[in-house]
Amino acid sequence: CSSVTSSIFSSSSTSSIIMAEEAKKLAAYAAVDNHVQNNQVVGVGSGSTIVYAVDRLAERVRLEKLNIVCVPTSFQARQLVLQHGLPLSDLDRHPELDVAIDGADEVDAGLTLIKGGGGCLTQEKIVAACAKQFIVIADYRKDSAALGEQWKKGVPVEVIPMAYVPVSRRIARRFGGEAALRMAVSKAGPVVTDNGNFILDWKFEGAQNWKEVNMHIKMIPGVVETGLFVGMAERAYFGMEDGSVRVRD
Ligand code: ABF
Repeated sequence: CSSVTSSIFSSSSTSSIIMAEEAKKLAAYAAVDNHVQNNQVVGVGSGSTIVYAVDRLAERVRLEKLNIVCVPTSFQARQLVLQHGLPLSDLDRHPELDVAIDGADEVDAGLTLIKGGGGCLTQEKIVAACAKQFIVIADYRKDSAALGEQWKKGVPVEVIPMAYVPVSRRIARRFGGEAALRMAVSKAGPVVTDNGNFILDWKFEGAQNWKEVNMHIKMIPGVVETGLFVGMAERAYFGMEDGSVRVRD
């Protein structure tokens, strides 16, 4: 009996993974096709959904002879750009981007995002802020009426290592919940970001005024950046389970 149950479970979870991957691809392709044009500077986000966007960028460069340069948001994004043979740049050479495309952990009805599940929130926010258009790509599981309904791991906050305890206490004292140090999967030590910092994951309670929360957390000495992206995204593309793409402006 238990083996029957587990085989049913594994086949349904496998098909939902396949569905989610297909949904990521749909969103990524739609964003690249609708927002990237010739002679543009493109910000390349991090995570698993962006992989499909870079595939599509490379395909368009090959087929349409599209001329673009890419500004990555992480070591992972940089590797992706290089592996696909796309021209690599940075904010020194291209401080103004035409468009930045990136994934998210959760997107609410007003296009406020939680990002940073992958630990690259600071570079992602910098690149997004330098772009004329910031476009989000995600599968249907990230689409949420209110933050916290889908993403249960909390809001990531990048902190200077020496400050993680006082910052964690101040966040919890002011806004409730708990801000825990993110540990490596091995549990051998904390996750260290590309910038050499730590990440706190703040599990909040209930609805919040995200603009205000973001401003207050940023003002705490030792905080580098928060994974709250408020008023930054211009549009989100969600790949849906039925093969359609939902657009939110
Ligand atoms: C980055 O990748 C992050 O800000 C976010 O945590 C994550 C989304 O990843 P995925 O595309 O794998 O869901 O964009």
